[in-house]
Amino acid sequence: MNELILHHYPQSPFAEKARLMLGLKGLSWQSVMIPPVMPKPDLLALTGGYRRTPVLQVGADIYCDTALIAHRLEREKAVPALFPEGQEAVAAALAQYGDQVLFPHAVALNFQPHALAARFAELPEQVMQGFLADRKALFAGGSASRVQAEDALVQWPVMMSRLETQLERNGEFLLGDEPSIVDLAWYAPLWFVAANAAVSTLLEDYPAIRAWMARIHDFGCGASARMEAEEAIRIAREATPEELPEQGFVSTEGLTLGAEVTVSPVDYGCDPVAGKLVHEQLDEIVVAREDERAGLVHVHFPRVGYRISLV
Ligand SMILES: N[C@@H](CCC(=O)N[C@@H](CS)C(=O)NCC(=O)O)C(=O)O
Repeated sequence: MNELILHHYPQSPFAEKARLMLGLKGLSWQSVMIPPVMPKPDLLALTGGYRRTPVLQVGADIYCDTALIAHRLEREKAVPALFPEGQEAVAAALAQYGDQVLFPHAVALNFQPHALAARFAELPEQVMQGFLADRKALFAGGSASRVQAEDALVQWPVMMSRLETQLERNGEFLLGDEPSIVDLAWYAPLWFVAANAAVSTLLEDYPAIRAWMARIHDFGCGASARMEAEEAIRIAREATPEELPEQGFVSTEGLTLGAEVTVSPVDYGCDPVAGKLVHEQLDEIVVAREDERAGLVHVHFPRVGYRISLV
């Protein structure tokens, strides 16, 4: 069986969300470090252009986006469930709120000048300037608009107070007594704020939130071992992509199987991945691409938040 390989870097909140999924499920995995800014030649050898963090590799199958990674890990090990039975819609919708509302607020707080200065305190000035230029490019051409710090500062306490109240009144986790994808998706942006002493005070007044964060932190990240990027690429080259279902190709855009397409995120980091459309179903897109270094790989994307274009 192919092992799980996570391409990530320590400070990434979405990577933390994925690491906690692995921890919650008690899975073992290989850890490949990627740079937090472009260029990322080793990652792109696998994805074909997708640059965001994290990416999950299983042999010659490459899974982009934590929304899809969650489903792939659920298939790997069903219990404990990230999407509890009977709560599939609320779990996915509330996780999306974590990714698309809480996360941009956490970014706005962390990108205030004094918070950036604290984050990059130990590093030369040009590292911070390089990071800012990279993130500006990341948002170019995407539909996402960045939250302004002054808005984040007034909205954050509202969001935190609601969360505090619910946690005081209603169980250990957000959907009840058991953790789910929602806890991890909401935790990750808060973890990002908690990690920076210049803004972590914004979590100080919420004891129930801090206790909930400690419970989630305790899931750990599963057992991981370091792997070099070159080794991960070799594994992809020597593996064959997982067989795709013969039935169930549903192209909502009316595309045909085998069409030459590009797939890209709509919101930010919109770099297109070119390949042959080898599978599409209601919530997943798969393109096959040949890479000089990685060989034949199947790159998987979620349907929500991604666009397919005919080449
Ligand atoms: N929807 C994506 C968002 C991922 C994302 O925004 N990741 C950030 C890091 S936390 C990123 O890619 N930043 C730019 C980079 O790492 O190059 C997911 O759920 O995986």
